[in-house]
Amino acid sequence: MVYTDYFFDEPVFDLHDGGYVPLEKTDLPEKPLNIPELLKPDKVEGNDVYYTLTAQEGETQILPGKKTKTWGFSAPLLGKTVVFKQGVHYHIHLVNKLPEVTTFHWHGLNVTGPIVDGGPHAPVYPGGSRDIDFTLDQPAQTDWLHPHPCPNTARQVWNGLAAEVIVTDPEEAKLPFPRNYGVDDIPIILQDRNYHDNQLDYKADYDMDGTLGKYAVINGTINGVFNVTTQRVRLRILNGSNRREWRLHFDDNHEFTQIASDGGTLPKPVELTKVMITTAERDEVIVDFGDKKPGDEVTLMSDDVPILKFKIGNYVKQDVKLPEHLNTIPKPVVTPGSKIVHTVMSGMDDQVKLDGKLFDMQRIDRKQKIGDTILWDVTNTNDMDKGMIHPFHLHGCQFLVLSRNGKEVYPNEHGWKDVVGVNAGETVRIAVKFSKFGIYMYHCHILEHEDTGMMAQIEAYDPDHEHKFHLISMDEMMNGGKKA
Ligand SMILES: [Cu+2]
Repeated sequence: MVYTDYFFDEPVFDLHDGGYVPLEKTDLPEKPLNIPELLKPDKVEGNDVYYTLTAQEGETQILPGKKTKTWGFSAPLLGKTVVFKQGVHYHIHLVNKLPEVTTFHWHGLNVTGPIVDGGPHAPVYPGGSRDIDFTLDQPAQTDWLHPHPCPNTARQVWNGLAAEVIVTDPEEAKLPFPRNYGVDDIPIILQDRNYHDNQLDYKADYDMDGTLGKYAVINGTINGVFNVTTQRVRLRILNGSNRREWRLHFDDNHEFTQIASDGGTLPKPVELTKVMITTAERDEVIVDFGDKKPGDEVTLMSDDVPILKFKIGNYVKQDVKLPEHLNTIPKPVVTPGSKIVHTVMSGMDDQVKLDGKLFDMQRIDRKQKIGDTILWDVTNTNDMDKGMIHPFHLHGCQFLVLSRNGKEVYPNEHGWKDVVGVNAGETVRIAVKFSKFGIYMYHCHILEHEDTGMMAQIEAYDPDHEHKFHLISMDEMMNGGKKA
């Protein structure tokens, strides 16, 4: 079975929004698709691996002419790709060389909050640093690193801070997936931007419902070309946009196979000709170009705009069939006697709220015992006619999506997720289990909504180890470094 639709509710696609900025077909010259370098460890001592990551300013040749001032993690733009192996103990030295406070949020990593997780409670001040360490204990997946100093997250991501994170494990390594980074296993970081005299100007482009740009920028490249040298190519697609939903398909309706979602490998491969990805989601797909010959070109589109060209070169013919079963995802066993959690995303523009409230860094909005599996009903109360999709994100765990308005979930939602796009007027039921105690954020991942305060925090507690968390105020997060 090959699915040929976007699954989500068409009336609330972002292109119906009054402030929508469509992508434009560009006449800029083609450029090789940028493949971010891999981050190299500072040292390796047995099972302990040490890294340094620096949030920094830089310059990038994005448009012809003047270079664009950009931000990145240990790179002028975006960031070096970080590869983590399951079971390894990582020590990371986080350095801030930006002129303002930032944080290093590991989106999708199952690490303790609020400090290692890198939300607003873990500021790194200009000229300062912070050291974190954790043992990576989750399956292979594509995650990402981005700043989270709300209310400035959206601008900092717009300026360029976003790095892809690849987690590997021995089980996934047995599957016949392409895994040669930069050759047949490539990051696809989807973003959209505008430039003003070749520079970014977040204020000029700001939209409360999510800032949009007319240029499709993939891995920092506009009008990119990827030279295909293998029959099969694995795309680790990350929607790193502030707001934009990407509705992806190929110009020749070429089929592709989704093999993973946010939290790793899907139970079964899903054949598609179209996929829609809301903000912060990850979709890993394999495209098999076995029907193409050298010299052919296939173009990836979003809506009707070409965004990335694949030029087919010489490749060795392969005859790889993906197994029908890829991964075992246990059925969630809901903790007996537990109550369903109801959480509500409401409003648009400056009226957005989570559970009727705006974010307060010193307020714990919910508690959940670690190890418990609890059903959450996540509702988007906007009405269908005028509403929009809010992508709901939960830190500190991967959840399972069980139903949409009581009905079947989308065919590519049977794996672990940490973001789920909730249509207007919809309630999505998810099963949530925390394994590590800590304070975790949950919020809409339209970055401007998050910055406005469409966010709350939950304490995942361990009844056997009471832990007091020091929750800093927004003033301390923003200005604490100056007092010190
Ligand atoms: Cu939202």
